[in-house]
Amino acid sequence: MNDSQWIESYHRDGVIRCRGWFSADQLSEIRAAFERYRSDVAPELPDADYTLESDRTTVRNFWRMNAHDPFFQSLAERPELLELVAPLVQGEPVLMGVESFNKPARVGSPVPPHQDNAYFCQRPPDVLSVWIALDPATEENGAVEYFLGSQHTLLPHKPSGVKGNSFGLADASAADRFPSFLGTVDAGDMLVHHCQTIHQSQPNRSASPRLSLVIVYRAAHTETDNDLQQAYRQALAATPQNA
Ligand SMILES: O=C(O)CCC(=O)C(=O)O
Repeated sequence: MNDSQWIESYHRDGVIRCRGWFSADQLSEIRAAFERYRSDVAPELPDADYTLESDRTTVRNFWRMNAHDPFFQSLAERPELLELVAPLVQGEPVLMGVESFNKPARVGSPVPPHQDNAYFCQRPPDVLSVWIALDPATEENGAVEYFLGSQHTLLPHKPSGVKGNSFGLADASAADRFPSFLGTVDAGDMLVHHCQTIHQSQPNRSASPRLSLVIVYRAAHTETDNDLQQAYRQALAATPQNA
């Protein structure tokens, strides 16, 4: 696909898949940085900046990685990423954060159907996530499923009880109105989704990990909606991350 096809698909479907974005060498560099983060940075992290799986040992998510390691800040600032993102957010991209969805082998937990803007609380919703596959994502290990064209309206959410994804659609069947797309990818591919595209993922019961990095950008012109933010904070308080 060329740039204008990506822009058109993104605005129509709320998600695009970019194959082969990172070369094998770039991917090795990112993986090495991630492993260094896991071994050297993670032991010093505050509680709010990671979420464990139910085995209380394996990490499900790292949050705000860019605040703890300059590698991830500079990854998010790469010009080729900013050039892709700017026409999609319809403005100047501003980094909101770099996080990981580790979906480890056998213990990786599901992600309930949700729209990210219930967490991000931005108006207008010119915000997106770049989901970078560091492992292949397949039906077996919990590739993300997106609901095409669902980005136009922010639907009601309620506390989900899932650590790391404390907010889910109040009515999960609302997703069924939209065609579904399973974002299977190879390592080095990316998926880019709008902050109101409904998405979810299944548990990973396979022997293959499904590690991903997620970079969230908003446009410089977005503002926080205080009512939305209050609802999100209540959901977060109802589901402490590592209690
Ligand atoms: O990686 C996953 O399974 C879910 C990712 C997600 O919810 C997100 O990127 O907003």
